[in-house]
Amino acid sequence: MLARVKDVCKRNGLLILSVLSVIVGCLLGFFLRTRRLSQQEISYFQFPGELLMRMLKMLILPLVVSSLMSGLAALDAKTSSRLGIITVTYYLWTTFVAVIVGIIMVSIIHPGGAAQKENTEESGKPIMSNMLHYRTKSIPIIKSNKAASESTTRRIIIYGVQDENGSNVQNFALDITPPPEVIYKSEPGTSDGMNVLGIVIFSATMGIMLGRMGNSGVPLVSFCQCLNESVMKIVAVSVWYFPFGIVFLIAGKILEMDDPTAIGKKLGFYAITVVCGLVVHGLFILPMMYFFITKKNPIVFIRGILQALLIALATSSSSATLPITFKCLLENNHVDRRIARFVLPVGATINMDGTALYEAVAAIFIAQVNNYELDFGQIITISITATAASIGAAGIPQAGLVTMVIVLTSVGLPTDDITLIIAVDWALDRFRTMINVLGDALAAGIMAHVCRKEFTKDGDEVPLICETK
Ligand code: DAS
Repeated sequence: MLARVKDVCKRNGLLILSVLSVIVGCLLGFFLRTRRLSQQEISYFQFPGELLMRMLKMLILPLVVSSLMSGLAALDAKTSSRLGIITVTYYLWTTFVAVIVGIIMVSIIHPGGAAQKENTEESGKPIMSNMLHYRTKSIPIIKSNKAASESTTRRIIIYGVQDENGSNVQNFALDITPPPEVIYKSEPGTSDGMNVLGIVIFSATMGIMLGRMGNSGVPLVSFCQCLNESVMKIVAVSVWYFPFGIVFLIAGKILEMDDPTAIGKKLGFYAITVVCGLVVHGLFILPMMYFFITKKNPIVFIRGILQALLIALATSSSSATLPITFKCLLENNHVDRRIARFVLPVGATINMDGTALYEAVAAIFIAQVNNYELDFGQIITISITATAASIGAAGIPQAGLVTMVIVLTSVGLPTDDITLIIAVDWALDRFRTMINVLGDALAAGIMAHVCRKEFTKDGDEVPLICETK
C-alpha cells in the first residue's frame, strides 16, 4: 500500500502539489484579508506570484516563434495547408457553439432580472437610470512596483444617488481601471503589450516558407528546433516553482479583490450563469466532440492536461499557460509535436471558447438589467461579434473585458454597464481561461487523430495516449 502511494505521488507529485497550492492560496488569502495588510505589505506578499507570471510570460515569445516555425517547416505544403484549414475551421465552430451555449444559459437562468435597474423607458430601450449620475475621474497614481517614473491613471467612476429634488444623497466610487496587462494591451507597442496575434501570423508564414526552402532553410529550422527544445527544458525545471508561485498568486489576488459580499444577489446569478455555461461547454460539449471524432476516452486526455488547467486557473492567462500546455500534451498525452507546435500557439491566440461564451452571456445580462428586449437579429449579431471579439482577445488576464465593448456596441447596449460585472470578472476570468486552454488542448488531440495518417507514416512519433487505451 505504501509503495503504491509512493508511486502515485512520484508520478503525480507536481499535480498534487499544484492542487494543494490552489487550496492553500485560497485559505491564506481569505485569512490574510482579516489581518488588514497595508498596500505595501500586499505588494510584497504578491511578489512570488508576480515572479511566476513573469517567468511564464518570458517563455511565450520564444516558444510561439520556435514552435510555429519549426513545426510548420517540418510539414510539406499540402499537409500544412490541410492542417491549417481543419484547425481554424474547428476553432471557429467550437467558439460559435460556445456562444450558443452561453445564449441558451443566460436566456434560461435570466440573471439580469435580479439586477434590473429602475426607470428604464417603457419602450425598454436602455437608458442610464436617472437615479444615478456618472462622473469619471482620472486619478494619476505612481506604480509602486515599477520604476517610479512610470505612472498610469486609475479610472474611477463616481456614482451619485440623487433624491427627487436632484440633490446628491449618497456618493460611491467604483474603480474600473483594467489590470496592467490589459492597459498595456490597449496601448499597442508597449513592451508588455506583446501583440501575440501578429507574432503568430508572422511565425506561421515564416514556417511555411522555410518548409518550401528545402536545404537552404535548414539552418534556421535547426535553430528553431533547438530553441524550442531549450525552452521546454526551462519549463521542465521551472515547473517545480509553480506550486509555490500559485499560492502567492491566488492569495495575492484574493487580498486585493473587492468585498465579496458586495457581489450579492445581483451578480451571484450572473456568476452562476457563466459557470454553468462554461461547465456545459467545457465538460460536456468539447469532450463529446473529442469522443465522437477520435472514438477515444476524453477523460484520459483531460487527466493528462490537469496541470495546465491549474496554471490557467492560477494565472488567468492562456498565453502564460502555453509552456505548460505544451509540456502536458507532449509528455502526458503524446500528441505529435509537429501538431502541437501549430495547433497550440494558434489556439492560444484565436481560440477562446470560454471568452466567447462569457461575452455573449455578459451582453445579454446587461440587456436584461436594462430591461431591454433583444430581437432575433440582435441575438445573431451578439453571436457573431462575441465570436469575433474572442478571436481578438489576447491571452492575458481580463482581456475579455476589453473586447466586450465590441459586442455591447454592436447592439446599442451601454458600454458603461461593464462596470456592473467588474466585481466578479477577476474570478470568472480564471474559469473561462481554463476552458480556453482545455479547448486548445482537445483540439490538438483531435487534429493529431484526424491527421494521423500524414503524421505517423514515418513512425517516428509516439501514437496519441488515447491510441494506447
Ligand atoms: N484571460 C483570457 C485568457 O488568457 C481570457 C479572457 O480574458 O476572457 O484566455
